[in-house]
Amino acid sequence: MVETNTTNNDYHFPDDFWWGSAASATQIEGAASTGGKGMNIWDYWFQEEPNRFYDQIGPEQTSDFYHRYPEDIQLMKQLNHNSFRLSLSWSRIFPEGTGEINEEAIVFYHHVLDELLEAGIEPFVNLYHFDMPMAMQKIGGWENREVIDAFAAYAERCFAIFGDKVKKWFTFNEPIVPVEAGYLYNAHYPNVVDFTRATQVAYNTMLAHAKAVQVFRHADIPQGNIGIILNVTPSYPRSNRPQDLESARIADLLFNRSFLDPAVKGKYPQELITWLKEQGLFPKTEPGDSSLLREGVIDFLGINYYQPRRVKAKEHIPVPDSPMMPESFFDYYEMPGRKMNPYRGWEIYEKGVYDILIDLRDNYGNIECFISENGMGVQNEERFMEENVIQDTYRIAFIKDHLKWIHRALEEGANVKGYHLWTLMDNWSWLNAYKNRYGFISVDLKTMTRTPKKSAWWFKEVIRNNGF
Ligand code: BGP
Repeated sequence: MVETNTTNNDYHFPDDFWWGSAASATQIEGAASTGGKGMNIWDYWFQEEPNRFYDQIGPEQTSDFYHRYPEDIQLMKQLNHNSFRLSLSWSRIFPEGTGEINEEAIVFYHHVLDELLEAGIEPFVNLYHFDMPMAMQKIGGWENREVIDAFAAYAERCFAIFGDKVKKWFTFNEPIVPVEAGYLYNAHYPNVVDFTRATQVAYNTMLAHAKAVQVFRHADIPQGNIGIILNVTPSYPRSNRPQDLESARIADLLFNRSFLDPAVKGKYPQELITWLKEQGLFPKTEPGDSSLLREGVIDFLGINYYQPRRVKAKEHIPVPDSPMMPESFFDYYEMPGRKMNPYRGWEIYEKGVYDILIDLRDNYGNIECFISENGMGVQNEERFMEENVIQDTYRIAFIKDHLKWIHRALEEGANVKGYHLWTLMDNWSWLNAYKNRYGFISVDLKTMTRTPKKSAWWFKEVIRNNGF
């Protein structure tokens, strides 16, 4: 049990708690076609279908971290952050995904890491955040096992090149999102809608994860740790009726356990294997996969939490011959009286984060974890501007309410070591571009001026006091 209250704070966190924010390469760097970077699926898709993107803003026009990182890192320092999660861009480092390395990228990331370390900010480095190099997608993306090998080779080079500066590594951010968005719901490239291919992509992604972990174990990174970042969505049944419970169980297996179990336990839950086989959705496997997955067990886990999943039994029999989808097995429902973030259309349910942490404590060996994303996207935030500062009191309340539940989980023995907000500064989002603003820091898209919001100053004090 962690001693969490030794000060005047109502909510006091351990002294070594990680505080900061998270971001990803494609969403902040800009310079998408310069600095020797190769094209990734986002650059390609924006070129093909700009109308799919809000305001037709593509990944070239992000907050320009590529050129402004010294200023951004100084802001993090000024705001007391002690850690920052960023991702490396695979297609910046290997423009073709494999083969020739781009030295300009190596210089860039070395500079970023040096700057962070000099500022006393621990870099948490993730290798893949939704950004498949186009050259790799062209040969089938995660459906092609050659891409798994290319990813492991990319990981190996990153560990060798940056291992003396980075101790905290992650293989993937939210591996299920490219599966859902890219292979089920037509929201990310390659816009496939096919449940069978989706399960194969999910499976192959976990093989790629395991291979990168395997490579990490042979890398020389003293005190280095490796993990994965999962967006766990607690699955709550509408009622205790057996049909509702069964629906929630299936949703939970598909969206949570299918990543949590291989990452933390090195194998898939038998219940999931049985269910996939019954539905004819079991992916193609090869000899050696099971032992590879066992080697993919992580040291620590990043949890991204935004919203729960509210599930009920299907009320209507699906139309005959309609393609099988996860929603062929359950329906979603809107819980009466639920609290919503009206801008993003996501439910706000703070206790969800506690439920996740307690589940990890009880069912996953209390693996070390931290909250690697949590946040609130708001549209037209300028309307809350007073004296040049966005008065985002709603974000302060949002963070506070989540921290209270995290604190309670800590008191009950959860092994949670930090909290990163999504995100540092307003950044470009997949499809939504700059529609919803999430940052501690606002960015004027014309001048690129950065201005901390009220929440940033509030959070600075939280960090200084290790609580509130
Ligand atoms: C997470 C992603 C982030 C970020 C965030 C907010 O799923 O890891 O990359 O985008 O969600 O979501 P959105 O930008 O779609 O509003």
